[in-house]
Amino acid sequence: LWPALGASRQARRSALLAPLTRTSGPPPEQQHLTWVGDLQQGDGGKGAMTDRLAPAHQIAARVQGGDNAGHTTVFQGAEGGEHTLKNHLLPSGLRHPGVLGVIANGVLVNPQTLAEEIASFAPHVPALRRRLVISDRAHLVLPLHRLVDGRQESGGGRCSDVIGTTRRGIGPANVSKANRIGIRVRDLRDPDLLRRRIEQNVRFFGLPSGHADSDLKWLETYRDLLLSLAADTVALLGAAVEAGYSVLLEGAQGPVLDVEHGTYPYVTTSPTAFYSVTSGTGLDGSLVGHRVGVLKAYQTMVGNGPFVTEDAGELGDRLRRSGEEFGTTTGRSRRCGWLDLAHARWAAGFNRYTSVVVTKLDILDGFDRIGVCVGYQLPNGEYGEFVPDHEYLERCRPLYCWLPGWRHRTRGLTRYDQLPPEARSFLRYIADFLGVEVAAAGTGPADRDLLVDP
Ligand code: 2SA
Ligand code: MG
Repeated sequence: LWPALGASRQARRSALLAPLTRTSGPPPEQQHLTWVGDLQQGDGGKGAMTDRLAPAHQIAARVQGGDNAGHTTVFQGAEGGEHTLKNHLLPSGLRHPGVLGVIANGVLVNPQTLAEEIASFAPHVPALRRRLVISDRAHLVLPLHRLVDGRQESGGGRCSDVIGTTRRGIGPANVSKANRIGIRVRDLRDPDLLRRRIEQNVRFFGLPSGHADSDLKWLETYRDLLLSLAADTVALLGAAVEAGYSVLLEGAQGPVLDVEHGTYPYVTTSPTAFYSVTSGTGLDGSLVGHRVGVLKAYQTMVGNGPFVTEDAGELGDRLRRSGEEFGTTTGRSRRCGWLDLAHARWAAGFNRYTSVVVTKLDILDGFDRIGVCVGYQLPNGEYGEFVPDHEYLERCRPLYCWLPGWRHRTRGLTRYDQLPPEARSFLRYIADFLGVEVAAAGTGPADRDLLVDP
Protein backbone atom coordinates (compact mmCIF):
# COMPACT_ATOMS: atom_id res chain seq x y z
CA LEU A 1 0.00 0.00 0.00
CA TRP A 2 2.63 2.56 1.03
CA PRO A 3 4.79 2.35 -2.11
CA ALA A 4 1.64 2.63 -4.27
CA LEU A 5 0.46 5.69 -2.35
CA GLY A 6 3.97 7.18 -2.54
CA ALA A 7 4.12 6.68 -6.31
CA SER A 8 0.72 8.27 -6.79
CA ARG A 9 1.81 11.24 -4.65
CA GLN A 10 4.97 11.60 -6.73
CA ALA A 11 2.96 11.52 -9.97
CA ARG A 12 0.58 14.13 -8.67
CA ARG A 13 3.49 16.39 -7.66
CA SER A 14 5.10 16.09 -11.11
CA ALA A 15 1.78 16.96 -12.73
CA LEU A 16 1.36 19.96 -10.44
CA LEU A 17 4.83 21.25 -11.32
CA ALA A 18 4.29 20.81 -15.08
CA PRO A 19 3.51 24.52 -15.71
CA LEU A 20 7.02 25.34 -14.48
CA THR A 21 8.53 23.36 -17.34
CA ARG A 22 7.00 25.89 -19.75
CA THR A 23 9.30 28.70 -18.62
CA SER A 24 12.90 29.19 -19.62
CA GLY A 25 13.88 29.89 -16.05
CA PRO A 26 16.77 28.24 -14.26
CA PRO A 27 16.02 25.30 -11.96
CA PRO A 28 15.58 26.10 -8.28
CA GLU A 29 18.76 26.98 -6.45
CA GLN A 30 18.62 28.81 -3.19
CA GLN A 31 14.96 29.12 -2.42
CA HIS A 32 13.48 32.39 -1.25
CA LEU A 33 9.99 33.75 -0.87
CA THR A 34 9.58 37.49 -1.26
CA TRP A 35 6.52 39.64 -0.68
CA VAL A 36 6.18 43.13 -2.13
CA GLY A 37 3.79 45.34 -0.16
CA ASP A 38 3.11 49.00 0.41
CA LEU A 39 3.62 51.35 3.37
CA GLN A 40 1.02 53.86 2.21
CA GLN A 41 -2.41 53.64 0.59
CA GLY A 42 -0.96 52.05 -2.53
CA ASP A 43 0.55 53.44 -5.72
CA GLY A 44 4.07 53.47 -4.28
CA GLY A 45 5.55 51.43 -7.14
CA LYS A 46 4.92 47.78 -6.26
CA GLY A 47 4.65 46.94 -9.97
CA ALA A 48 8.05 48.38 -10.82
CA MET A 49 9.62 46.73 -7.78
CA THR A 50 8.09 43.35 -8.59
CA ASP A 51 9.34 43.65 -12.14
CA ARG A 52 12.87 44.29 -10.87
CA LEU A 53 12.83 41.37 -8.44
CA ALA A 54 11.12 38.84 -10.72
CA PRO A 55 14.22 37.47 -12.51
CA ALA A 56 15.50 36.19 -9.16
CA HIS A 57 12.40 34.00 -8.81
CA GLN A 58 10.78 31.24 -10.83
CA ILE A 59 7.22 32.21 -9.95
CA ALA A 60 5.58 35.63 -9.74
CA ALA A 61 2.17 35.49 -8.09
CA ARG A 62 -0.43 38.19 -7.66
CA VAL A 63 -1.96 37.69 -4.22
CA GLN A 64 -5.15 39.74 -3.76
CA GLY A 65 -7.25 42.67 -4.98
CA GLY A 66 -8.62 42.83 -8.47
CA ASP A 67 -8.68 45.19 -11.40
CA ASN A 68 -9.09 48.08 -8.95
CA ALA A 69 -5.29 47.90 -8.68
CA GLY A 70 -3.08 49.61 -11.20
CA HIS A 71 0.58 48.70 -11.55
CA THR A 72 2.99 50.21 -14.06
CA THR A 73 6.25 48.86 -15.48
CA VAL A 74 8.54 50.87 -17.75
CA PHE A 75 11.35 48.97 -19.47
CA GLN A 76 13.56 48.93 -22.51
CA GLY A 77 12.58 46.41 -25.21
CA ALA A 78 15.09 44.22 -27.07
CA GLU A 79 15.02 46.69 -30.00
CA GLY A 80 15.99 49.54 -27.65
CA GLY A 81 12.62 51.35 -27.47
CA GLU A 82 10.97 52.15 -24.15
CA HIS A 83 7.75 50.30 -23.27
CA THR A 84 5.16 50.95 -20.60
CA LEU A 85 2.96 48.12 -19.40
CA LYS A 86 -0.04 48.90 -17.21
CA ASN A 87 -1.52 45.89 -15.50
CA HIS A 88 -4.45 45.41 -13.21
CA LEU A 89 -4.53 41.62 -12.88
CA LEU A 90 -1.45 40.04 -14.43
CA PRO A 91 1.54 39.67 -12.11
CA SER A 92 4.03 42.44 -12.83
CA GLY A 93 7.04 40.13 -13.28
CA LEU A 94 5.48 38.20 -16.13
CA ARG A 95 7.40 39.89 -18.93
CA HIS A 96 10.53 37.94 -17.94
CA PRO A 97 10.52 34.65 -19.88
CA GLY A 98 11.94 32.66 -16.98
CA VAL A 99 8.95 33.37 -14.79
CA LEU A 100 5.68 31.52 -14.32
CA GLY A 101 2.83 33.95 -13.60
CA VAL A 102 0.19 32.94 -11.09
CA ILE A 103 -3.07 34.72 -10.37
CA ALA A 104 -3.76 33.26 -6.96
CA ASN A 105 -7.03 32.41 -5.22
CA GLY A 106 -7.22 35.75 -3.37
CA VAL A 107 -7.52 37.76 -6.59
CA LEU A 108 -10.93 38.84 -7.90
CA VAL A 109 -10.83 38.32 -11.63
CA ASN A 110 -12.78 40.38 -14.12
CA PRO A 111 -12.54 38.15 -17.22
CA GLN A 112 -12.85 41.04 -19.66
CA THR A 113 -10.02 42.99 -18.04
CA LEU A 114 -7.90 39.85 -18.03
CA ALA A 115 -8.54 39.15 -21.73
CA GLU A 116 -7.73 42.75 -22.65
CA GLU A 117 -4.58 42.72 -20.58
CA ILE A 118 -3.37 39.47 -22.08
CA ALA A 119 -3.92 40.97 -25.55
CA SER A 120 -2.02 44.15 -24.68
CA PHE A 121 0.87 42.29 -23.02
CA ALA A 122 1.23 39.59 -25.68
CA PRO A 123 3.39 41.61 -28.13
CA HIS A 124 5.94 42.33 -25.37
CA VAL A 125 5.77 39.13 -23.37
CA PRO A 126 6.98 35.89 -24.96
CA ALA A 127 4.76 32.80 -24.61
CA LEU A 128 2.54 34.63 -22.16
CA ARG A 129 -0.41 32.24 -22.19
CA ARG A 130 1.80 29.21 -21.68
CA ARG A 131 3.36 30.85 -18.62
CA LEU A 132 0.20 31.94 -16.85
CA VAL A 133 -2.09 30.04 -14.51
CA ILE A 134 -5.17 31.26 -12.65
CA SER A 135 -6.53 29.76 -9.50
CA ASP A 136 -9.69 27.77 -10.15
CA ARG A 137 -10.89 29.09 -6.76
CA ALA A 138 -10.52 32.75 -7.73
CA HIS A 139 -13.83 34.58 -7.74
CA LEU A 140 -15.10 36.39 -10.81
CA VAL A 141 -16.30 39.97 -11.06
CA LEU A 142 -19.31 40.29 -13.34
CA PRO A 143 -20.90 43.33 -15.00
CA LEU A 144 -23.67 43.16 -12.37
CA HIS A 145 -21.06 43.73 -9.64
CA ARG A 146 -19.74 46.81 -11.42
CA LEU A 147 -23.27 48.08 -11.83
CA VAL A 148 -24.01 47.70 -8.11
CA ASP A 149 -20.68 49.34 -7.14
CA GLY A 150 -21.47 52.34 -9.36
CA ARG A 151 -25.00 52.64 -7.99
CA GLN A 152 -23.84 52.51 -4.38
CA GLU A 153 -21.26 55.19 -5.03
CA SER A 154 -23.79 57.43 -6.79
CA GLY A 155 -26.47 56.82 -4.17
CA GLY A 156 -25.44 59.66 -1.85
CA GLY A 157 -24.91 57.30 1.09
CA ARG A 158 -28.32 55.64 1.06
CA CYS A 159 -27.05 52.05 0.84
CA SER A 160 -23.47 52.67 1.90
CA ASP A 161 -21.19 55.59 2.62
CA VAL A 162 -19.56 57.12 -0.44
CA ILE A 163 -16.12 55.53 -0.29
CA GLY A 164 -14.67 56.77 -3.55
CA THR A 165 -14.20 53.25 -4.89
CA THR A 166 -12.76 52.52 -8.30
CA ARG A 167 -16.25 51.30 -9.32
CA ARG A 168 -14.74 48.10 -10.60
CA GLY A 169 -17.27 45.97 -8.73
CA ILE A 170 -14.72 44.67 -6.22
CA GLY A 171 -16.88 45.36 -3.13
CA PRO A 172 -20.04 43.70 -4.48
CA ALA A 173 -17.99 40.71 -5.77
CA ASN A 174 -16.61 40.25 -2.25
CA VAL A 175 -20.18 40.51 -0.91
CA SER A 176 -21.15 37.64 -3.22
CA LYS A 177 -18.10 35.69 -2.06
CA ALA A 178 -18.95 36.16 1.63
CA ASN A 179 -22.60 35.34 0.96
CA ARG A 180 -21.55 32.07 -0.70
CA ILE A 181 -23.11 32.95 -4.02
CA GLY A 182 -19.82 34.00 -5.59
CA ILE A 183 -18.84 32.60 -8.98
CA ARG A 184 -15.48 30.94 -9.14
CA VAL A 185 -13.33 30.15 -12.16
CA ARG A 186 -14.01 26.45 -11.62
CA ASP A 187 -17.78 27.03 -11.78
CA LEU A 188 -17.40 27.73 -15.50
CA ARG A 189 -17.13 23.96 -15.95
CA ASP A 190 -20.71 23.49 -14.74
CA PRO A 191 -23.33 25.38 -16.82
CA ASP A 192 -26.21 24.57 -14.42
CA LEU A 193 -24.34 25.79 -11.37
CA LEU A 194 -23.26 28.89 -13.25
CA ARG A 195 -26.82 29.84 -14.19
CA ARG A 196 -28.07 29.17 -10.66
CA ARG A 197 -25.33 31.32 -9.14
CA ILE A 198 -25.90 34.21 -11.52
CA GLU A 199 -29.65 34.12 -10.85
CA GLN A 200 -28.97 34.11 -7.12
CA ASN A 201 -26.78 37.20 -7.54
CA VAL A 202 -29.39 39.00 -9.62
CA ARG A 203 -32.02 38.33 -6.94
CA PHE A 204 -29.69 39.17 -4.06
CA PHE A 205 -28.76 42.57 -5.48
CA GLY A 206 -32.37 43.26 -6.50
CA LEU A 207 -31.61 43.64 -10.20
CA PRO A 208 -34.05 43.10 -13.08
CA SER A 209 -34.01 39.42 -14.10
CA GLY A 210 -32.68 40.26 -17.59
CA HIS A 211 -29.24 40.73 -16.05
CA ALA A 212 -28.92 36.99 -15.56
CA ASP A 213 -29.04 36.29 -19.29
CA SER A 214 -26.81 39.16 -20.27
CA ASP A 215 -24.13 38.34 -17.68
CA LEU A 216 -24.27 34.67 -18.59
CA LYS A 217 -23.79 35.51 -22.25
CA TRP A 218 -20.94 37.87 -21.40
CA LEU A 219 -19.25 35.20 -19.30
CA GLU A 220 -19.58 32.67 -22.10
CA THR A 221 -17.21 34.84 -24.19
CA TYR A 222 -14.39 34.30 -21.70
CA ARG A 223 -15.16 30.75 -20.62
CA ASP A 224 -12.58 28.97 -22.81
CA LEU A 225 -9.82 31.44 -22.03
CA LEU A 226 -10.35 31.14 -18.28
CA LEU A 227 -10.63 27.36 -18.25
CA SER A 228 -7.49 27.01 -20.39
CA LEU A 229 -5.55 28.86 -17.67
CA ALA A 230 -7.26 27.39 -14.61
CA ALA A 231 -5.31 25.30 -12.10
CA ASP A 232 -5.24 24.43 -8.42
CA THR A 233 -2.70 27.15 -7.59
CA VAL A 234 -2.75 26.38 -3.87
CA ALA A 235 -1.45 22.89 -4.63
CA LEU A 236 0.89 24.19 -7.34
CA LEU A 237 2.47 26.82 -5.08
CA GLY A 238 2.72 24.36 -2.21
CA ALA A 239 4.45 21.75 -4.39
CA ALA A 240 6.74 24.38 -5.95
CA VAL A 241 7.88 25.64 -2.56
CA GLU A 242 8.43 22.08 -1.38
CA ALA A 243 10.55 21.45 -4.49
CA GLY A 244 12.69 24.50 -3.72
CA TYR A 245 11.35 27.05 -6.22
CA SER A 246 11.46 30.75 -5.36
CA VAL A 247 8.24 32.72 -5.33
CA LEU A 248 7.67 36.44 -5.63
CA LEU A 249 4.36 37.51 -4.10
CA GLU A 250 2.90 40.77 -5.35
CA GLY A 251 0.39 42.61 -3.20
CA ALA A 252 -2.07 45.29 -4.23
CA GLN A 253 -3.15 48.45 -2.35
CA GLY A 254 -1.72 49.37 1.06
CA PRO A 255 -2.35 48.18 4.63
CA VAL A 256 -4.49 51.20 5.49
CA LEU A 257 -7.05 49.84 2.99
CA ASP A 258 -7.16 46.40 4.66
CA VAL A 259 -10.74 45.36 5.35
CA GLU A 260 -9.90 44.10 8.86
CA HIS A 261 -7.21 46.51 10.01
CA GLY A 262 -7.55 49.63 7.87
CA THR A 263 -9.49 52.87 8.27
CA TYR A 264 -12.91 51.18 7.99
CA PRO A 265 -15.19 51.97 6.20
CA TYR A 266 -12.66 53.75 3.94
CA VAL A 267 -11.05 50.50 2.92
CA THR A 268 -11.15 48.06 0.07
CA THR A 269 -12.97 44.79 0.69
CA SER A 270 -10.05 42.35 0.65
CA PRO A 271 -7.10 41.81 2.96
CA THR A 272 -4.15 43.96 1.87
CA ALA A 273 -1.80 43.50 4.83
CA PHE A 274 0.88 40.81 5.00
CA TYR A 275 -1.51 38.10 6.16
CA SER A 276 -3.10 38.32 2.69
CA VAL A 277 -0.21 36.10 1.54
CA THR A 278 -1.74 33.22 3.48
CA SER A 279 -5.39 33.89 2.67
CA GLY A 280 -4.62 34.82 -0.92
CA THR A 281 -2.28 31.98 -1.91
CA GLY A 282 -2.53 29.25 0.72
CA LEU A 283 1.20 29.54 1.43
CA ASP A 284 2.47 29.71 4.99
CA GLY A 285 3.43 33.36 5.57
CA SER A 286 6.29 32.35 7.87
CA LEU A 287 8.13 30.98 4.82
CA VAL A 288 8.41 34.49 3.40
CA GLY A 289 11.93 35.67 4.19
CA HIS A 290 11.85 39.05 2.46
CA ARG A 291 9.05 41.53 3.00
CA VAL A 292 9.81 44.45 0.75
CA GLY A 293 7.80 47.61 1.42
CA VAL A 294 7.54 50.39 -1.13
CA LEU A 295 7.25 53.92 0.17
CA LYS A 296 6.74 56.89 -2.12
CA ALA A 297 8.83 59.91 -1.06
CA TYR A 298 5.60 61.84 -0.44
CA GLN A 299 2.01 60.87 0.33
CA THR A 300 -0.88 60.28 -2.07
CA MET A 301 -4.38 58.92 -1.84
CA VAL A 302 -7.36 58.31 -4.10
CA GLY A 303 -10.90 57.97 -2.84
CA ASN A 304 -12.37 59.36 0.37
CA GLY A 305 -11.15 58.95 3.92
CA PRO A 306 -8.68 60.62 6.26
CA PHE A 307 -5.40 62.03 4.92
CA VAL A 308 -3.58 63.97 7.62
CA THR A 309 -0.82 65.52 5.46
CA GLU A 310 -3.07 66.36 2.51
CA ASP A 311 -2.23 69.68 0.87
CA ALA A 312 -5.07 71.08 -1.20
CA GLY A 313 -2.95 74.04 -2.32
CA GLU A 314 0.25 74.73 -4.22
CA LEU A 315 2.33 71.89 -2.78
CA GLY A 316 -0.33 69.30 -3.60
CA ASP A 317 -0.60 70.66 -7.14
CA ARG A 318 3.14 70.58 -7.67
CA LEU A 319 3.46 66.99 -6.44
CA ARG A 320 0.48 65.90 -8.55
CA ARG A 321 1.86 67.51 -11.69
CA SER A 322 5.45 66.41 -11.44
CA GLY A 323 4.61 63.01 -9.97
CA GLU A 324 1.83 62.46 -12.54
CA GLU A 325 -0.46 61.47 -9.71
CA PHE A 326 -3.52 60.21 -11.51
CA GLY A 327 -5.13 56.83 -10.84
CA THR A 328 -3.76 54.08 -13.07
CA THR A 329 -7.17 52.43 -13.20
CA THR A 330 -9.61 55.33 -13.13
CA GLY A 331 -7.49 58.34 -14.14
CA ARG A 332 -8.75 60.18 -11.02
CA SER A 333 -6.55 62.93 -9.55
CA ARG A 334 -4.75 61.64 -6.49
CA ARG A 335 -4.74 63.76 -3.33
CA CYS A 336 -1.13 64.71 -2.43
CA GLY A 337 0.93 65.97 0.51
CA TRP A 338 4.19 65.53 2.42
CA LEU A 339 5.34 62.08 3.47
CA ASP A 340 3.49 60.77 6.52
CA LEU A 341 6.09 58.79 8.45
CA ALA A 342 3.74 58.34 11.40
CA HIS A 343 1.49 56.35 9.07
CA ALA A 344 4.47 54.49 7.57
CA ARG A 345 5.73 53.54 11.04
CA TRP A 346 2.38 51.94 11.81
CA ALA A 347 2.51 50.05 8.50
CA ALA A 348 6.10 48.93 9.15
CA GLY A 349 5.23 47.68 12.64
CA PHE A 350 2.18 45.88 11.38
CA ASN A 351 3.63 44.23 8.26
CA ARG A 352 7.21 43.84 9.56
CA TYR A 353 8.93 44.72 6.31
CA THR A 354 12.51 43.51 6.15
CA SER A 355 13.49 46.33 3.78
CA VAL A 356 12.01 49.50 2.38
CA VAL A 357 12.36 50.98 -1.10
CA VAL A 358 11.79 54.73 -1.37
CA THR A 359 10.36 55.56 -4.78
CA LYS A 360 9.91 58.80 -6.74
CA LEU A 361 12.74 60.56 -4.95
CA ASP A 362 13.22 62.68 -8.08
CA ILE A 363 9.80 64.30 -7.60
CA LEU A 364 11.24 66.05 -4.55
CA ASP A 365 14.08 67.58 -6.63
CA GLY A 366 14.30 71.36 -6.25
CA PHE A 367 12.46 71.88 -2.96
CA ASP A 368 14.22 74.19 -0.45
CA ARG A 369 13.00 72.05 2.41
CA ILE A 370 11.08 68.82 2.67
CA GLY A 371 8.43 68.05 5.24
CA VAL A 372 8.08 64.65 6.89
CA CYS A 373 5.24 64.13 9.32
CA VAL A 374 6.56 62.48 12.50
CA GLY A 375 3.43 62.55 14.65
CA TYR A 376 0.07 64.22 15.13
CA GLN A 377 -1.45 66.90 17.30
CA LEU A 378 -5.02 66.64 18.53
CA PRO A 379 -7.43 69.55 19.17
CA ASN A 380 -6.89 69.24 22.95
CA GLY A 381 -3.16 69.81 22.45
CA GLU A 382 -2.17 66.21 23.06
CA TYR A 383 0.21 64.38 20.74
CA GLY A 384 -0.63 61.16 18.99
CA GLU A 385 0.60 58.44 16.69
CA PHE A 386 -1.12 56.86 13.72
CA VAL A 387 -4.11 54.72 14.62
CA PRO A 388 -6.16 53.21 11.78
CA ASP A 389 -9.36 54.90 12.93
CA HIS A 390 -10.86 57.40 10.54
CA GLU A 391 -12.71 59.43 13.21
CA TYR A 392 -9.48 59.84 15.18
CA LEU A 393 -7.41 60.69 12.10
CA GLU A 394 -9.91 63.36 10.97
CA ARG A 395 -9.04 65.24 14.20
CA CYS A 396 -5.25 64.94 13.80
CA ARG A 397 -3.02 67.74 12.53
CA PRO A 398 0.45 66.87 11.20
CA LEU A 399 3.64 67.65 13.11
CA TYR A 400 6.44 68.16 10.60
CA CYS A 401 10.14 67.75 10.83
CA TRP A 402 11.78 69.85 8.09
CA LEU A 403 14.71 68.33 6.26
CA PRO A 404 16.99 70.24 3.84
CA GLY A 405 16.05 69.83 0.17
CA TRP A 406 18.49 69.39 -2.69
CA ARG A 407 19.16 71.48 -5.79
CA HIS A 408 20.72 68.77 -7.96
CA ARG A 409 18.51 66.69 -10.18
CA THR A 410 18.30 63.10 -9.04
CA ARG A 411 16.05 62.15 -11.95
CA GLY A 412 17.65 59.44 -14.04
CA LEU A 413 20.69 59.00 -11.82
CA THR A 414 21.95 55.47 -12.15
CA ARG A 415 24.12 55.02 -9.06
CA TYR A 416 23.28 55.36 -5.41
CA ASP A 417 26.55 57.19 -4.65
CA GLN A 418 25.57 59.92 -7.15
CA LEU A 419 22.67 61.02 -4.94
CA PRO A 420 23.15 64.48 -3.36
CA PRO A 421 24.05 64.29 0.36
CA GLU A 422 20.69 65.83 1.35
CA ALA A 423 18.82 63.09 -0.54
CA ARG A 424 20.89 60.46 1.23
CA SER A 425 20.15 62.11 4.59
CA PHE A 426 16.46 62.03 3.70
CA LEU A 427 16.70 58.27 3.08
CA ARG A 428 18.70 57.77 6.27
CA TYR A 429 16.09 59.71 8.23
CA ILE A 430 13.37 57.40 6.92
CA ALA A 431 15.37 54.27 7.76
CA ASP A 432 16.08 55.51 11.30
CA PHE A 433 12.49 56.58 11.89
CA LEU A 434 11.04 53.29 10.67
CA GLY A 435 13.77 51.08 12.07
CA VAL A 436 14.01 49.29 8.72
CA GLU A 437 16.86 49.49 6.21
CA VAL A 438 16.23 51.51 3.04
CA ALA A 439 17.61 49.11 0.44
CA ALA A 440 16.93 51.07 -2.73
CA ALA A 441 15.63 54.36 -4.09
CA GLY A 442 13.73 55.16 -7.27
CA THR A 443 14.73 58.15 -9.39
CA GLY A 444 12.43 57.70 -12.36
CA PRO A 445 9.79 55.42 -13.84
CA ALA A 446 12.08 53.07 -15.81
CA ASP A 447 13.44 49.83 -14.38
CA ARG A 448 17.01 51.19 -14.66
CA ASP A 449 16.06 54.13 -12.39
CA LEU A 450 15.97 52.00 -9.28
CA LEU A 451 19.21 52.62 -7.40
CA VAL A 452 20.26 49.93 -5.02
CA ASP A 453 22.23 50.86 -1.93
CA PRO A 454 25.50 48.97 -2.36
P1 2SA B 1 -12.45 49.58 -4.22
O1 2SA B 1 -12.61 49.94 -5.67
O2 2SA B 1 -13.70 49.02 -3.61
O3 2SA B 1 -11.26 48.72 -3.95
O4 2SA B 1 -12.18 50.99 -3.46
C1 2SA B 1 -12.12 51.07 -2.06
C2 2SA B 1 -11.02 51.98 -1.60
O5 2SA B 1 -9.75 51.44 -2.02
C3 2SA B 1 -9.03 52.40 -2.76
N1 2SA B 1 -8.26 51.78 -3.83
C4 2SA B 1 -7.08 52.23 -4.26
N2 2SA B 1 -6.22 53.15 -3.74
C5 2SA B 1 -5.09 53.39 -4.46
N3 2SA B 1 -4.82 52.83 -5.67
C6 2SA B 1 -5.67 51.92 -6.20
N4 2SA B 1 -5.57 51.51 -7.49
C7 2SA B 1 -5.73 52.49 -8.60
C8 2SA B 1 -4.39 53.13 -8.94
C9 2SA B 1 -6.81 53.51 -8.24
C10 2SA B 1 -7.35 54.40 -9.37
O6 2SA B 1 -3.43 52.37 -9.03
O7 2SA B 1 -4.28 54.35 -9.08
O8 2SA B 1 -7.02 54.30 -10.53
O9 2SA B 1 -8.22 55.25 -9.02
C11 2SA B 1 -6.82 51.54 -5.46
N5 2SA B 1 -7.78 50.63 -5.66
C12 2SA B 1 -8.67 50.78 -4.66
C13 2SA B 1 -10.13 53.30 -3.38
O10 2SA B 1 -9.64 54.56 -3.78
C14 2SA B 1 -11.09 53.39 -2.22
O11 2SA B 1 -10.63 54.32 -1.29
MG1 MG C 1 -1.61 51.74 -8.29
